Amino acid sequence: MTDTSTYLIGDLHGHFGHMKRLLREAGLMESDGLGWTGGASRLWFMGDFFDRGPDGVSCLSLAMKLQDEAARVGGMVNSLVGNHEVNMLAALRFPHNPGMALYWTRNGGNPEELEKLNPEMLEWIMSRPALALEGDTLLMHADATFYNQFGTDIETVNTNIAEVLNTKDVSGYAYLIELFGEHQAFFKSPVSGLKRAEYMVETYGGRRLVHGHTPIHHMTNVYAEDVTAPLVYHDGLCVNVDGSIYSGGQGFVYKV
Ligand SMILES: [Mn+2]
Repeated sequence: MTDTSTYLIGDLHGHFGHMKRLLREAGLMESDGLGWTGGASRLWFMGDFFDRGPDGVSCLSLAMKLQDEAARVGGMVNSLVGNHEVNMLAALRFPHNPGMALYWTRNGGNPEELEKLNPEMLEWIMSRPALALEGDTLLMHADATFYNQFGTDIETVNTNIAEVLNTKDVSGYAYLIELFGEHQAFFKSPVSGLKRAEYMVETYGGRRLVHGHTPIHHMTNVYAEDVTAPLVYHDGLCVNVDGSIYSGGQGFVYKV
């Protein structure tokens, strides 16, 4: 593949089967194996590999493996940090804090997954960016404006959020988890939602933004299994790529 396009895959929530199928459909992975066939293509996962579905650890491992393979042939694979990664890290780092453990399991956390995580995986999760700019497209996990609590440029936000994830400060985690509770900041209330989206691209760059975090069927009043395409709104300023996978959607790959 000599393609240098950028592809996005939304919130997988442990659905390893969907992950493999989507990568193959996009021509990014071998049809009979797990090798990267995307050449110089670029691929971003939007975060939320974990929770609510069966096998977040396999999703994470495959993303890490494809990242290495893509880098060797001039491609790129990366992931944003999602709130379910933060929830899981909190449960792991603060095992004696009943609030953290309970919050995680109530939001789909599977304690069996914690035992399968190795130090390399944890290090990888904690060092993923919260925001990224691909050409003129701003990528963020959550449809939320709280990122500005951590800085007004991408590098500062990423450094400060990674710092929260790397400390043993339970209050930093609690604050980040609370902030990630924000949804639909660009969608609820069309007028102020539009302004919030404009604020995000004016602050962090790009001419449009793409997010996951809120399953599309929560915004469009359809059944999850009928979600087959991204939700484009505000005349293309915003794109939601969360294909409602944990509720029964098949997901999709979005080519930027
Ligand atoms: Mn999320």
